[in-house]
Amino acid sequence: MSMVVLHDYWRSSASYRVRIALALKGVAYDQVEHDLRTGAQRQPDYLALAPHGLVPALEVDGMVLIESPAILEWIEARWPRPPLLPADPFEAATVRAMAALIACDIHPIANLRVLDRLRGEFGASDAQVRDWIVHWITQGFAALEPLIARHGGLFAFGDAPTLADCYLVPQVYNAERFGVDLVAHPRLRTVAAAAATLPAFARAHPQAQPGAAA
Ligand SMILES: N[C@@H](CCC(=O)N[C@@H](CS)C(=O)NCC(=O)O)C(=O)O
Repeated sequence: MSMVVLHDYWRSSASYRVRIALALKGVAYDQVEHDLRTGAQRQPDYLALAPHGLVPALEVDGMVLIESPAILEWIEARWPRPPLLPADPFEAATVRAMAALIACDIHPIANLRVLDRLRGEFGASDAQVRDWIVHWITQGFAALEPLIARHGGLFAFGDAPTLADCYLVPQVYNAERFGVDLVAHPRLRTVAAAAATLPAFARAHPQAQPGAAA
């Protein structure tokens, strides 16, 4: 059995993706929390492990993986059951496209270091920063909604959880945190809410993590 250690932060949505996948696969792991509010992700010890200074990082038997999309693909290859990608290549690419809409088009521009720079270097107010976050999540969700309407069932793609749900549920958690109005995205809202009730998703929820704020 592999020794798996997840370096994460309870409210990090990129870490939340990995927690969901590990829980869906039934993989046991240890957790090391890095408090992003205190800049723990930029401490030398952590940078030696993860030079990009972001969570998550996954240690497996002494080897380190970074970047949640790569980590999720590795988890899928290492523990194929239950599958989180459809067997059909076109369908698998569609699931990856849904994931990329979140991982590439929404998440990076609303990340902590980006928001800190908007505030620190460009003098953005809290209201402007919130407006920025809401704008980019809303744009991304507007693209995702028709894909879920076309391909979704009980989940974002079909009737079983896929990698798309591993990305969607944390992004909806973020959206709700920042008060994004989800009324225009009914399918997206419904599948994310349904997925969130599964035990694996509940175990991965930020509030269920050891470092979570009361
Ligand atoms: N592309 C990376 C993004 C990781 C990422 O941005 N993590 C955030 C938390 S969700 C972080 O560590 N932020 C710290 C910072 O911005 O300084 C991935 O998917 O793993």
